[in-house]
Amino acid sequence: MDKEKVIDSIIEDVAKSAPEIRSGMESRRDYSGDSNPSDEEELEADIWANQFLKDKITSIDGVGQYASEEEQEVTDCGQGLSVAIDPLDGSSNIPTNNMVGTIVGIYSEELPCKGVHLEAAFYVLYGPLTTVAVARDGTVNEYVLSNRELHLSHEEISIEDKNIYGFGGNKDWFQDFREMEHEISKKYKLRYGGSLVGDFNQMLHHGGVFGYPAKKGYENGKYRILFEGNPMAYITEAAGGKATTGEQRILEVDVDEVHQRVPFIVGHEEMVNEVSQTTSKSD
Ligand code: FDP
Repeated sequence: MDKEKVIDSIIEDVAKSAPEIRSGMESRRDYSGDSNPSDEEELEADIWANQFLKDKITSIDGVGQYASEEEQEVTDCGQGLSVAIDPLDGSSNIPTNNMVGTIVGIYSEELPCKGVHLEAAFYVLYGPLTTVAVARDGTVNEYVLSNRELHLSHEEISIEDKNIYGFGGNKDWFQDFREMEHEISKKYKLRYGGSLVGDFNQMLHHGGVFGYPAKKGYENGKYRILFEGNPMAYITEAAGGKATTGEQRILEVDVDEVHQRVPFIVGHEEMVNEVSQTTSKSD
């Protein structure tokens, strides 16, 4: 098995599924009545996209495991790399036609495992354009999907500017996080859309800081480490940024459970440091 070729196949198969994923969302915008393993209501599109991408990924020679934010257990499907996927991240945005994406982490170890075992990570953003941001070998490149072909649009992206900020969960923040946010709102422009892929992508291009911190009732924040936290942390670091829980590098967090959550602050190193001085888990 040539590991690099397997990674190529995973990226190509997921990216080139974008036309089907886009059209699949159109007719599946209602809630299904079911919940995912994190107890969040699933849209029909979540369930459908998971099965569609699972069929593709598990049939790639060299993929050994498949884990999804929509499935309780990890599926063994052969020998090789482990794929963790959030098939439709931000799916609560589908009914209102806001940003949605697909996030994929490709790990060298059996799942669940730490983010330091990532070999590559990428996301597809179904925006006005379909773009694919790929972190691999220490660099991040972005491609535009056109006629089912990937065209390089941004090479070696690096998070350089201190421009914007955005944090999820504001209703339930702890007091010191709220006070910190008040201070940085005087210096930077707020942009928050409620879609990890959309908000992260904005930060990646404009520079700044983005996060979903610990909040009341959710001491580990909202994002699932295998499917959301680690892949985005890996992309952040490959783009020269910093990704932390506030206390520790996200990629080094022990992962014992498939649907474990993680507090998440990523972006320009100085801004991340400014924000992550505030790491309370209680008032
Ligand atoms: P969604 O619930 O729509 O699937 O973790 C999933 C996620 O979206 C992220 O994409 C998004 O950043 C976050 O949740 C939004 O959470 P809030 O509704 O609390 O802002």
